[in-house]
Amino acid sequence: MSLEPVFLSCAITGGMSVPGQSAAIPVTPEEIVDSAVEASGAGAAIVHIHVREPETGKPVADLGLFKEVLAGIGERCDAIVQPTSGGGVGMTIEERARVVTECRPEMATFNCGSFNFGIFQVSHRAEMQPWEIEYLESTRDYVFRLSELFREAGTKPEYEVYDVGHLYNLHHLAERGLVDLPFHVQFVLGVLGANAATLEQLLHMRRTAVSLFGEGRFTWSAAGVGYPGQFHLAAAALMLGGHMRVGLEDNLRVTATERARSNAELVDKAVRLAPLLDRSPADPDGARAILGLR
Ligand code: KMH
Ligand code: ZN
Repeated sequence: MSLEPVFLSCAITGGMSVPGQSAAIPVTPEEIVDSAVEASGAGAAIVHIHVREPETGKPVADLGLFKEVLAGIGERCDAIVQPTSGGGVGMTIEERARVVTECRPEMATFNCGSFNFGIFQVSHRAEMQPWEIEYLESTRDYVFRLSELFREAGTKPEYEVYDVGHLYNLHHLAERGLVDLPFHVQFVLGVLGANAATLEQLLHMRRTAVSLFGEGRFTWSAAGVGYPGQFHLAAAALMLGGHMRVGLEDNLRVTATERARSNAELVDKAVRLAPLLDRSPADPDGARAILGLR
């Protein structure tokens, strides 16, 4: 019996945590490159990248730092290098997508929503004042522009969905012809304010995605935020035919009693789960084939 392949993504440093949380979080471009190369050596087919101000460790979206890190990883391993387009508070969508438009990576993350209220679909009526139209339109989500920028760059989005409502945002985009099929979606569960990293909620997300888009129209991966969510969702993804994401961006523990010393340690633990559940870890080219990357 041949085992179904599974690819693993490692989220190397993140943009929400602060370096004071763990000395293992890589900060400088050299540390981020070293950690990504090590994670790739341990079995990660994708390395998900944010950058940080080298002096302070503060998350930034500096294009020079992204270029340095992307080139440094590309020189030393064959992993799919997947930068974030998450950016930071107060940035325009063009600023957030600059790493996509300037570096044209083969893949990048695409956040399917914040938790904002959208009223832009309300019909514009003749009796409305200009300010009313502007007010309604101001809630039009940035994801429309982001879709165009990804397409122009030839970058495959990894749609990040944090709650079930984001699948409806994605469906709204698909209905407007802005999603290329089959797409890849990451169920990011366990962020405070969004959905929980539990088996029930993963099943609910997956079932909703299948009902909206159809079985076989997308590939998916699960990222559990926190411990033990990270490994519980990895095991569930292995059982359900999905793919896995681990890494210090999402979780700082390797066991209930030990803090992770590196990204590679988290990757190693997840990779060892795969054959126990009859899945075979894919290398970067195997992951490219599953994802339909160039
Ligand atoms: N920070 C994670 C919870 C992104 O970078 O675009 C989700 C994430 C999204 O990795
Ligand atoms: Zn990220």
